[in-house]
Amino acid sequence: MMQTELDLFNPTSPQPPQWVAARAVVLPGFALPAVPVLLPALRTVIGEAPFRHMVTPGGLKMAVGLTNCGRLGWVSDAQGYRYSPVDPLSGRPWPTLPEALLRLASSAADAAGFEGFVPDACLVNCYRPGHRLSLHQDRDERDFTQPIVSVSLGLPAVFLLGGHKRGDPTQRIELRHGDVLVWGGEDRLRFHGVQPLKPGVHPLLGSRRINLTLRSAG
Ligand code: MD6
Ligand code: FE
Repeated sequence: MMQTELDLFNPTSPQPPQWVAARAVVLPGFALPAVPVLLPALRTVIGEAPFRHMVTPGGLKMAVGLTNCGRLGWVSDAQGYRYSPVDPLSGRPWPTLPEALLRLASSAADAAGFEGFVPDACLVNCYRPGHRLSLHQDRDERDFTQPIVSVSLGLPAVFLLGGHKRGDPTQRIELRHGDVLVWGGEDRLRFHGVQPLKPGVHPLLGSRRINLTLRSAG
């Protein structure tokens, strides 16, 4: 049986945490109970701040659609990468971080041993089949002692977790609908990326993968 069918028939079957590094853990299905509340909240966010294709400082248009919610949002343009309190498309603050997402992020961080995590930024990435995210480090946040909580929804993806140098070997980690990845501490600045999304149709999200990364940015 396919994983998506398993999720549908047994949405809260507990699966053990999977440690992928000293301070990095996949919590399989951790977000599933929140999905019925998360999806409508996400629709509201996307209605206020639609997905857009940001341009890298080098002039390349990113394939993955991106938006934000929370006090700060990650933006990229010819000037570089940074967090901004304003959505450059609308000139308004980013949509409010949904309460359910805040709660999910703090409880996932707790489960991973990072107590008291209060995110102020949530990047929302939308992948279509073929879209990938090349190896990068997340280093635009102010406080690297704070973890990152990443929630995967929709089509599954292969996440690549590397080391502290770009050329270090990577491990392949399958992230499915409802999985939460938490990392921080000594692993906070590891290189990571996402392999090209395989074609497919998810029963709730269609031919998309949505990834939410919650950060303490400011
Ligand atoms: C993604 N995630 O899973 C992209 N960054 O689509 C990230 O870039 C990421 O999942 C930092 C921490 C967790 C992540
Ligand atoms: Fe990242």
